[in-house]
Amino acid sequence: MNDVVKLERHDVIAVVTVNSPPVNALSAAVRRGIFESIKAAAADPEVKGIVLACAGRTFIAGADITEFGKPPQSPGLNEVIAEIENCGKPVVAAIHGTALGGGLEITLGCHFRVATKEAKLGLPEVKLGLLPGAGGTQRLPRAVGPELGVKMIVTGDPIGAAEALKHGLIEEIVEGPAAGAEAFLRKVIAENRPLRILRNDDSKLAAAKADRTLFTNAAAAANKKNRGLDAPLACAEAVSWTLDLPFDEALKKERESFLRLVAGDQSKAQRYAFFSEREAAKVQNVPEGTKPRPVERVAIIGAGTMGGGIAMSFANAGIPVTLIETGEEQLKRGMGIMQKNYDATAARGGIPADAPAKRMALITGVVGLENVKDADLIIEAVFETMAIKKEVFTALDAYAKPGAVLASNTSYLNIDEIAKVTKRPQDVLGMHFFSPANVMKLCEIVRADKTALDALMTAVAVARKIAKVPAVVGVADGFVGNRMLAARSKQSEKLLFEGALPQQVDAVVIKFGMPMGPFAMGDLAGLDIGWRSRQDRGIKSPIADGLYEAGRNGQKTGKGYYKYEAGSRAPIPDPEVEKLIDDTCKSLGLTRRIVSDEEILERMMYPMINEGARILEEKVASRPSDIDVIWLYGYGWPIFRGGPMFYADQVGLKHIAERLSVYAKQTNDPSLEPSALLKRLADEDKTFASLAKG
Ligand code: T1G
Repeated sequence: MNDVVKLERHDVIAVVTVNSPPVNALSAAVRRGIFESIKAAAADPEVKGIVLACAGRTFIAGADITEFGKPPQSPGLNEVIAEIENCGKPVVAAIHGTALGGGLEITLGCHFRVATKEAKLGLPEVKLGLLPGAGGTQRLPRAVGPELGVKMIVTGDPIGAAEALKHGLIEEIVEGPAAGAEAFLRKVIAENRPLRILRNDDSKLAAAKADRTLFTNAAAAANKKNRGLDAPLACAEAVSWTLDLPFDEALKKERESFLRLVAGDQSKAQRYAFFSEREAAKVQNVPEGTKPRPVERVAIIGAGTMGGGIAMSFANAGIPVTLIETGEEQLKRGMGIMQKNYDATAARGGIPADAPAKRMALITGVVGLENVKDADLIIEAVFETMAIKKEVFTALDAYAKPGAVLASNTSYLNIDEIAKVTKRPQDVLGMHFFSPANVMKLCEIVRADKTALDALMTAVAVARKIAKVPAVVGVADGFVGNRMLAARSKQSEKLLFEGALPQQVDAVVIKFGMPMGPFAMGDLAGLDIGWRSRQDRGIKSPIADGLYEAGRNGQKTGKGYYKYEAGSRAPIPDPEVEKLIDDTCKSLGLTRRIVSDEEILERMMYPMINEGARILEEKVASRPSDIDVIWLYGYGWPIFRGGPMFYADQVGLKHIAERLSVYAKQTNDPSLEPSALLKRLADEDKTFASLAKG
């Protein structure tokens, strides 16, 4: 029919095959090809039924996201779906890989759906700040019922073929899938089975129409964790129209909501995050043919909090791990914590009941560094001091096999220094995981001076394999994330001197969308940790030091910047802290003033952005979007704000540069002056995003 859609005849069956790599996205050409094919097959008197299938690794994975924001081209997706739904002959969708978004919506226009057993079916639009815009909010609830429908649409999480079969989303699990679909269609034709036209089938809506709580409870449950996001609420509202409005009226309103969201800042930020995550995994300037090294066995040094979490990430991906400790007792404790974590997750239904045993079986606990000898990748997660790191890497250099990649999980130490104690610096790099490592998605991959490209690509490929989001950074104190965080922390203490309170600063940062403010975060991490690291570097922080000296180490002592009820993690403002801050300021001769929320927000965000610009200048990060990926997946930056550099472009670099200069003079802190890059872009009225365009 065209370059990306083929129409064939197998006697009375017409087979429409989409072939538009990499994921058969519904570009204008694909929509046109399907539309014309269905039209032709419907008009052909010899054709009794139609199969819609895809070539390549997956069924249609949705609308072509790169087309959003561009002038619409016809036919629109609703037109294509209507052509299928009304063609008067049975149309069967043959699903393999992932049928997502517009891809699933097109199958909901078909009269029957079959899928391979590995297939995944979902409407993930909400993850892009959208809602299904081609009838998904109306047809899916009619296919599976409003409870599952609203859950799938508000969470955006796909379901597997088995569950789809159980809930009537598909008719059969087949091989092929095109061949299986054809066999299924021949049965339909032979039995003259009535076409299942979802838009006319309200049978699964009856119960929820009678008892609306079925729907409202499901919507509330699905919406529990969506603070600050517009799309989940819009999704729940749209699904509720299945209960109240005629189909076509609801379809029209769905379209209006879609167009409102697609033009909104939140969806722009979330689409930016989608592509930035994929861009971050592309190592730049890699000579053609450079391949990652094979990784079948992994060894992890240290079974503490980080080592255990990292080991679980590999076991979760089915990769066998050797977990190495210095003694049986430490090993036993580490293995016990992992078992407990798995059991807890299984108990709340997060993983299948037999998963804890299966995954623990992939983790072999041993004592002695010599046990790294068979590993292709070794990740060190021991105590965070240079002396211990060097001791471990000296030993690894002796025991590890040639070609093994040696990675350190350090969160700020100099990887070049560590590499120097080995005779194979080309195999040394950083793989910085975030706590809890079995949950947090980010893996900051630190490229040291002598790191070989294939070693670097190995770390990136492994990170993706264990469902982490890799971002490549250079060697610098605190790499990217912690370095920018340090710029923010510096301002947090200063703001207390000037008149703000911990609860005021944290409230501003949480309102912005961060999960936690700097002071509650300090209490969670432990003020003793902060005090020790400042001691190491000879840094004074009068208020934080005062709290530590008063025995206020944070949550672990029930008191820090806040006080905590026994057994609770809820921060409670403490007048004792206010007094300590007041007394400290008096002793330093400082006068405190009213500090506005607006000033607090600017001083929390702009110094970080400025540090991000310096990081780009020094090539510690190669793309602004990499910095954003690091903050999105490692530091809880709200997805609907895209990341610090994306946010800066929305605010405007000129404004940020001006405000930074004001604060630099106001606080007598020259490090707040806008960096050269920020200043240049502001003067040229450019954005950070313009850097990617070169
Ligand atoms: N549009 C355009 N490009 C896409 C795309 C899409 N929908 N999906 C993937 N790509 C690109 C991606 O950028 C990458 O490019 C390559 O394909 C491989 O992807 C009307 C409005 C399908 C599970 O949200 O979740 O339909 O980096 O690296 O890990 O209601 O891609 O190689 O240049 O992710 O195997 C709804 C999005 C759209 C699904 C495969 N659909 N895609 O994962 O490969 S909105 C989605 C994914 C919509 C309708 C609405 C994943 C995947 P490059 P990849 P993967």
